[in-house]
Amino acid sequence: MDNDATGPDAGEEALGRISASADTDALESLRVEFLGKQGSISGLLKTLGGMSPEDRQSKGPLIHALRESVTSAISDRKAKLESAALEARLAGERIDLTLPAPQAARGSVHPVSQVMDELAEIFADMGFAVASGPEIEDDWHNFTALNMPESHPARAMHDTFYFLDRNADGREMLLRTHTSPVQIRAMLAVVRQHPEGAPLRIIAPGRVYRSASDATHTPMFHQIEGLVIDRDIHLGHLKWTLETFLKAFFERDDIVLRLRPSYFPFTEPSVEVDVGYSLIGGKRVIGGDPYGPGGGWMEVLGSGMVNRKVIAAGGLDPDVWQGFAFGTGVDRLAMLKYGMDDLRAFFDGDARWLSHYGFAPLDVPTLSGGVGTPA
Ligand code: 2U9
Repeated sequence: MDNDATGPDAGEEALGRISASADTDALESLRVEFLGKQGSISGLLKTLGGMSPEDRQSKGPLIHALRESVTSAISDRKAKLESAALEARLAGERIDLTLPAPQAARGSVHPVSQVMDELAEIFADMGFAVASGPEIEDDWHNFTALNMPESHPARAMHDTFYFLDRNADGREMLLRTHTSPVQIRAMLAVVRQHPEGAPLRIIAPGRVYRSASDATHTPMFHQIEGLVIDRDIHLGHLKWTLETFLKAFFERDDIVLRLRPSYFPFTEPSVEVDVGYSLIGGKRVIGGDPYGPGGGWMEVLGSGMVNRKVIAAGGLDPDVWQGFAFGTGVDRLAMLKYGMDDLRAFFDGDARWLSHYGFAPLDVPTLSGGVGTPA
């Protein structure tokens, strides 16, 4: 009796074979051998049906206990074998941190962003802060405050993108045509913050919109404007600032400026600023002698002393505060410095153009390390 299939020996032998199984395949064969449809323990369970009630009562619990202990031994062994297999795999797959990393695809900085960073760096050195404002403006900040009244031609539908609705103050809404409204907002903000109201030194770089589109004009382009407000400011400060800026930007000391009288509604007097270029190896290069062979003047900036009416619109007393302002196209500066000749390619989003003309993302422009290091 002790030696039949339900006896302690049968149980011990089964448990011994289970705990000695070398892998999950061997364990699965044992499971089929004991618990499968034709398995030995399943066979024992079937014999219970044909037994007398007394035999069933004495053997039934033994057979069920055997089945339970074999079932739990198989699942314990399975868990052990699986975790041993995982540990062996992890030990074999250890990461070698000394291997070189795979080369990740790296983007590049658009020339417009690069030039804006260079400009911010150069003007920061002269004490200018960067100001920004909304691209959707109202006509007061974009035109009226800048001495462009309702009759002004720059307000014409064919020049400016208008919205159908007016804002809460009943003002017409439009896409800003220049970054000048940023500076009106900056003047008004300073007046609110300080009883003195000024001084102020800011640059305003950003996107502007005009309803014009041809080979040299895109409906959106980038401007940078600068504004200095202080006591006793005059054209000499303007000329020194622009000369210092252009020398740093084009990274040359032999840059000469020519100021020509001009007209802008927001400045009086107004001047257009030309920079001298010379011919080097058949190419026009900013700097050098404009009166030498092949040399000449190129217009790069508009500027002037801020009109008294604009100082007043900014909330300041024009008898106390004077200022100068300037403006230029960032896209044009980028083309001039980095030799790109098609403005429209700037905004095509062609990755091949960017990989050619783009800049290394980790090369932050600095005055000591060079403001414009190509990728
Ligand atoms: C305030 C007062 C005055 C900004 C100025 C220019 C002259 C100018 C153009 C150059 C080429 C724009 O990109 S462009 O088409 N800009 O000629 N801009 S003075 O004058 C200001 C601005 C703000 C409060």
